[in-house]
Amino acid sequence: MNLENLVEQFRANGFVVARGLFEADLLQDVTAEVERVVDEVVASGGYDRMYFDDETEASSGRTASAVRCVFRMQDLSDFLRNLLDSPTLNDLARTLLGDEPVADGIQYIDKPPGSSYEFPYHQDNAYMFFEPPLALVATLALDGQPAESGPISCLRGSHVLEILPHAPSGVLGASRGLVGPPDTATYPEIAVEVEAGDVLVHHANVIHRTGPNRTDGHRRNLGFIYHGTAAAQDLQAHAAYERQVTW
Ligand SMILES: O=C(O)CCC(=O)C(=O)O
Repeated sequence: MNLENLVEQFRANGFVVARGLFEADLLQDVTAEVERVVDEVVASGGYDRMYFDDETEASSGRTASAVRCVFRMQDLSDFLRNLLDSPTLNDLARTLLGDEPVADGIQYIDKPPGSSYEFPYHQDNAYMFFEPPLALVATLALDGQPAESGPISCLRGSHVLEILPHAPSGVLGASRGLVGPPDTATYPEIAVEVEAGDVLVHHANVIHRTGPNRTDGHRRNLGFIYHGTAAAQDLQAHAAYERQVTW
């Protein structure tokens, strides 16, 4: 892995893939722990930061395989909390941020086989509220993700934009979406196809979305969120947003 190359791509495009960052053994351990945690929260039924792919279905009989998102995974597992603080991810975040990273959390997002939901175009800093926008999400692919599985699609170069107007998206797990269509002529959309073990890092201001999963396999992501120490968070705006989401 050539770090200089990664930094260059991240600065130019607002996203970059660290291919094969997680080798097979570690990936297997992480996947097993994620499966254990998801099974456990589904069985407990009492975790309010988890959403199922179809919330209209009766809640009884739901299985881990129907989970769409689990937020704040670091609160549910010491293993995952340690991974968030690990040199592997912190060195990557430090290099790309050009600043000391502060860990914010871990999100798990699955698109079960045939899942039709889409995350609309959005910029993460529309709900992170960092100024300057020195923040990123490093997303570990737990499964291989061809274009038809609904991988993250980024608008190349769009991280240079300010935060555009957003509104509640109505999509469970994706709180906000862009109000208007983005300029894909200037910022071309790239569906970032990845293999299991790859880590896609995207800048907090890059416009991105995900499409439906048209495959018969799961498309599972584990997103590790960091900001730089030089970035200050608008705590009032963030608290108001958190209240809105939990409500
Ligand atoms: O992993 C996904 O499916 C979506 C991730 C995403 O939109 C984000 O990290 O902002």
